[in-house]
Amino acid sequence: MNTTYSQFIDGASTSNANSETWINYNPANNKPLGEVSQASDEDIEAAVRSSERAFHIWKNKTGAERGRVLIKAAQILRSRLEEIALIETNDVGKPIFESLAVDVSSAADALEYFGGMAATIHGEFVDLKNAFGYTRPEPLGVCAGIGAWNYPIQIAAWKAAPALACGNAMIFKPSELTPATAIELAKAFMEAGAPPGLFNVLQGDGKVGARLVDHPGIAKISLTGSVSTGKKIFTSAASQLKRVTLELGGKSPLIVFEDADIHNAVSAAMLANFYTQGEVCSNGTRVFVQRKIFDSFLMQLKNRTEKIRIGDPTDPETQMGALISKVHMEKVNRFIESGKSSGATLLTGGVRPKKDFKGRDISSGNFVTPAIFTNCDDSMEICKEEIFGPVLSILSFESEEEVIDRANNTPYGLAAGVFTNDIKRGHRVIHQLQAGTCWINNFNITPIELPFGGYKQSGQGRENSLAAIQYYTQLKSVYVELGNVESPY
Ligand code: TXE
Repeated sequence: MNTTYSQFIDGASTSNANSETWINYNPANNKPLGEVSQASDEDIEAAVRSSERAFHIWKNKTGAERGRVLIKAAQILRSRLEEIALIETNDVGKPIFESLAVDVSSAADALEYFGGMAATIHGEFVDLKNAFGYTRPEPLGVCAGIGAWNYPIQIAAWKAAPALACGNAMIFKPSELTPATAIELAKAFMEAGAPPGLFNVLQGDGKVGARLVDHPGIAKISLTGSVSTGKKIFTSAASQLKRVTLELGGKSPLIVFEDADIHNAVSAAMLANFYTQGEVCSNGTRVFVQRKIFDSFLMQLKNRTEKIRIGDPTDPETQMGALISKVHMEKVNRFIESGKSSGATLLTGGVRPKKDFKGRDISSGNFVTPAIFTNCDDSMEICKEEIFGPVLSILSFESEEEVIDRANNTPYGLAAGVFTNDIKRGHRVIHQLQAGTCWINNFNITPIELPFGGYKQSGQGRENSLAAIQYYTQLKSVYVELGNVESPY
């Protein structure tokens, strides 16, 4: 255990001998990976001062100059793809095939997308006869990014890329459970030519997050996390009228109509529940299947789910890894017990495997086999609460009106999916679902070109796409007189 996860401030790792520390564990075997040091108040002050200095340099660069740094950082990430993917897999417990194909690549995609866009961010010209007006989208200042543990480098890049493209600086606090790859992103920015402090990293738990939110030097906060943390941050930011973007949890519906392509719909239901061990905020954990195809859908789903290769996350053939922590695994297990005791039938999975698909001992890791509950009722806890683990609840329905009502009967509104070959029905149903991110005939696809975010208690604001620019800029209107001042005095 040689690794120390320290702060990354003003272009370099810094250590504070007096700081509080904790051990970061590998979820696949619960062996220590390294020691994390909690950012002190002095570290927070140093990070804010350093980011303010970087902001004054960075905001005066042209969009094209900023874009070049972001695109270079993306190239650096891609050149280190395998190394960073392995760090992520060891830190999070997710299979290496995911970290290679999605996590690091999607971080690079965000840097390329917003890097390419940086030179095009512009205001509007308004002709006013003897005057004219124009607008300037100006940066906000030093923004705080606060991340969750399920997609550490992707979350860091989804927040940093638009923030930096618009001319802001960012202080990023990763989850206390996944301290590793935000530092790799910070190093990539430095190597790409960013001024020191443009992207600082502070390690720590919610106390460090809360101090950042309250700090008068922070102009805006962007969180990915739970609804309860989102509410705390929103409340605290309101006292200083700071801007917030909140990307929170969900209990999203996936609706499969009887005319759907069943093979594709089963694939989507599995992706919507078992990718990243089910630890995905937009997961479609309530799978509504129309009565006529229910039995055949369920049979195919069960057969294919039982073939998922669970085991050592560093093995390229592994399809499902370990849950983030023992504490989280116990929480997921409590939900599985709650499902059973409320009368649902656990059709398959939901147990801790001792051996993986190649017969290796995985009993010390946080593994839970993919679980399917049937005979469910909308009012059961497993159908209402966000479990954040590999637990799918399948529900049957008769009519379109009924399923729309049931799908919307939740305080969440992050995502929704519909499977049908009837193009009119697909759009008609999607338009009535109360969710910010929707799919027809697929699920959990999040291209950087489309806005991502939630309705209702699933969030505020949007990440990705052109829409993200408005959340990292403030609009200045300038009126220019071409005539005389008309004065009544
Ligand atoms: O989230 P938290 P956790 C959901 C999921 C999961 C639950 C708990 O349901 O089971 O959240 O996960 C920081 N002020 N999601 O504990 O607690 C914290 O240090 C400022 C959904 O990870 O919300 C971490 O960096 N910051 C999610 C971040 O907030 C605070 C993915 C998220 O922590 C803070 C992961 C405070 N008062 C979990 N308290 C998604 N939407 O993808 C905590 N933090």
